[in-house]
Amino acid sequence: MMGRRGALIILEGVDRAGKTTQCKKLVQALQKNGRPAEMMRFPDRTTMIGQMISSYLEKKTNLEDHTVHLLFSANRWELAPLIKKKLQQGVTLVVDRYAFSGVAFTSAKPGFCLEWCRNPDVGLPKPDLVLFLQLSPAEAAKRGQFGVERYETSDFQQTVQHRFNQLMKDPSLNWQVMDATKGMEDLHQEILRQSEAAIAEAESQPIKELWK
Ligand code: Z5A
Repeated sequence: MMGRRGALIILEGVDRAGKTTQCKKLVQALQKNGRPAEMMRFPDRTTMIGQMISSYLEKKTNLEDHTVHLLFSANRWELAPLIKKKLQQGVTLVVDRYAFSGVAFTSAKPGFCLEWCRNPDVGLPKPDLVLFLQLSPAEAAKRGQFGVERYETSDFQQTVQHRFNQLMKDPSLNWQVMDATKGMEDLHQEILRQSEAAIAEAESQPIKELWK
């Protein structure tokens, strides 16, 4: 009989919401509780495709908007076999951004609709839980200046937030909105509680396909 599979847990949110901080804390806590858990992040800048994306984000190169969208998606697809393998091995994956960032960021650009943006990611491993770290622009500003990478401007991030709001209306996904203004530890405890529940739920279920 096949063993219990791990869960696919995604953390999403606008700039400086605390995604990376919380991903790391969650992996550590799960491991401490005796659960195999690993962190991944998108974009994964270590692959050849990831390096093209990184260079674009750092404004060292320019890429046409459709092209870069497809590269972000290809970066997820190239890691999809590894994601499935790890989940099947019983490893819970905690992922910093996923297809939802892909759709939210590109559809915030003029001339793009949600449907077109979603299409390349249809069929990726479906998350068991998507935690959206909610932080207002005013609160984000208290966490320091925007960085120097592409997309790190207030107006663009506001539009991205609206797109995330549209994506969160999808009842086929287990979205949970987290109040990211909370202190790191309180937020962590809430995220851990949601994650433990999702892991228990996922154990006996097959890996499904996103947006199918
Ligand atoms: N992008 C895309 O266009 N298409 C795609 O398909 C994908 C991504 C996957 C990648 O950025 C860019 O690519 C991103 C989306 C786009 N562009 N933007 N914006 P990235 O993933 O390399 O980096 P990032 O996601 O922009 O990181 P971030 O959002 O800036 O940070 P974060 O992970 O949410 O937050 P953090 O690093 O954990 O914390 C930020 C600061 O806040 C730090 O000083 C912490 O100490 C502090 N912090 C964290 N939590 C708290 C709490 N609870 N209270 C107070 N202070 C806190």
